[in-house]
Amino acid sequence: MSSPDEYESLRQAILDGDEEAAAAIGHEVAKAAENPLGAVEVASEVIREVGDKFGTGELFLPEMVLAAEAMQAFMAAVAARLEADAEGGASQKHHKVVIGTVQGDIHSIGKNIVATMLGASGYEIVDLGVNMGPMDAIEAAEKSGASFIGLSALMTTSMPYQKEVIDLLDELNQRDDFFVLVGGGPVTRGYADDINANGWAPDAAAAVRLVDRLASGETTPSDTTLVYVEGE
Ligand code: B12
Repeated sequence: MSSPDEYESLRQAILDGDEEAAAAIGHEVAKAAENPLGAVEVASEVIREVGDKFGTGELFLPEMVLAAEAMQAFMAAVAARLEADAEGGASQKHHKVVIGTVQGDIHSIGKNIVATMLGASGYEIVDLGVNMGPMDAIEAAEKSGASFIGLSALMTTSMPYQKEVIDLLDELNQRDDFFVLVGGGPVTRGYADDINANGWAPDAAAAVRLVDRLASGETTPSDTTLVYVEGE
């Protein structure tokens, strides 16, 4: 899956909300020799395009729902391959990452890609799903002995819940216990810096490099100078 034609069929399957076709392409991509990340990138671009069209009123919610289902069917088909590829070079990294989409937000696709890539890179993942309460994130991190809390937000209206987790950690005197990473479509590096997050990355591959850097011990969670990794 590298020729423009093949990418075009993936594009079309997601735009049409054709779950079956998207899953079939996903299975093909999973069997192919090359790394599936290129196809994941294409699929991610297409679903964002769908979101833009929804934003401008060119598409309606049912169409966005169908496109999202097709994207998820594609991702379900390639997830095992992504894991297998990364596991080749991954050693167990002895760090746990609690990850979830913040309160009020049910977008899971990007968070799942980040969780899959981190898991495949040797990190132990505690995935709290979507609409995750701030206290749930902290309690899960405490209970599991995690070093990282990853917060995904896809809506401007849910981004404040990323800040709320950080503020709560401060209030509880637990800011030094966990690195807080933020990301998701509308979450900029500047916003991450403003809310005193420890880390920001624009995509899943960069998120893995970000966690690797923070896990290397170059800084501590209470040092809130933002560490970031740009995409490639
Ligand atoms: C798919 C989608 C849906 C699907 C979600 C399905 C699912 N299970 O996720 C459905 C159809 C259900 C949906 C529902 C809604 N949606 Co919606 N949706 C989208 C869409 C089109 C794509 C999101 C996506 O999956 N992107 C692809 C992934 C791969 O990218 P990503 O999430 O950004 O993740 C990458 C990076 O950001 C990063 N990353 C992500 N998380 C993290 C975390 C960390 C720690 C790090 C380091 C990195 C990182 O790595 C990821 C992988 O590379 C966006 C459009 C857009 N431009 O984002 C709208 C969009 C986010 N949705 C929007 C809206 C309004 C809604 C609804 C309110 C619609 C409605 N009227 O009901 C509801 C939300 C209900 C709720 N309470 O949450 C708006 C939000 C506007 C705003 N206020 O900001 C958008 C922007 C569309 C638009 N242009 O208007 N949506």
